[in-house]
Amino acid sequence: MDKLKVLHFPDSRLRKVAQKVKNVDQNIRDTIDQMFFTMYEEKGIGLAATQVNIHKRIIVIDVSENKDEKICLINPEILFLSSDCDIYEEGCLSVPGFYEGISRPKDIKVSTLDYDGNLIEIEANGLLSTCIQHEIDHLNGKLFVDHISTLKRNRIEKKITKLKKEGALIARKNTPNYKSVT
Ligand code: QAP
Ligand code: CO
Repeated sequence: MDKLKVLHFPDSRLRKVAQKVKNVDQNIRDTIDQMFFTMYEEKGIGLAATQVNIHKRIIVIDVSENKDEKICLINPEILFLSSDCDIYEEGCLSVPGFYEGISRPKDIKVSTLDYDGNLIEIEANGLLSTCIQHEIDHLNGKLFVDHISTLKRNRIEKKITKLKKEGALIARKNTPNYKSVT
């Protein structure tokens, strides 16, 4: 299977708002399969279609230890956000090498279509809750760095842009996406 190319901040395509999926057909399921493949290859715990330049409301997640608990969300809608918040150290495949503590609602409830196109509800807390919120942000053109100070965000933008110029961040199909950023 081909690995999909992951866009990097500050690519303007990461700012597009994704469109609803009309039909969960084989085409959509193929996209989901490719997204899981790409996420596992890149050692991610979550990936939104926006990040691979597919502007449809599709998310894949696996926060399990053994990487055997696939969760896919299609057209997710947030039904409930708790007023209690949790801070997690967040990263993003589109912001490689950078991590920041972000505060988000602790408990959430979402309704979503699953891989088979069935409407289901998911209640989540902990890392899964954070991850779902992070990925839904992507579908709305938002990144975790939008939750931090402008100063920090600009610093990250500069560093990533520099690394790209130096060729330290290589985005090609079927090759390691980037060298480690230290
Ligand atoms: C979102 O992020 C997330 O910088 C998913 O060098 C992350 O999978 C939500 C990754 C943390 C909540 C908490 C990032 C891999 C993966 C990197 C990811 C990197 C390699 C990020
Ligand atoms: Co992300």
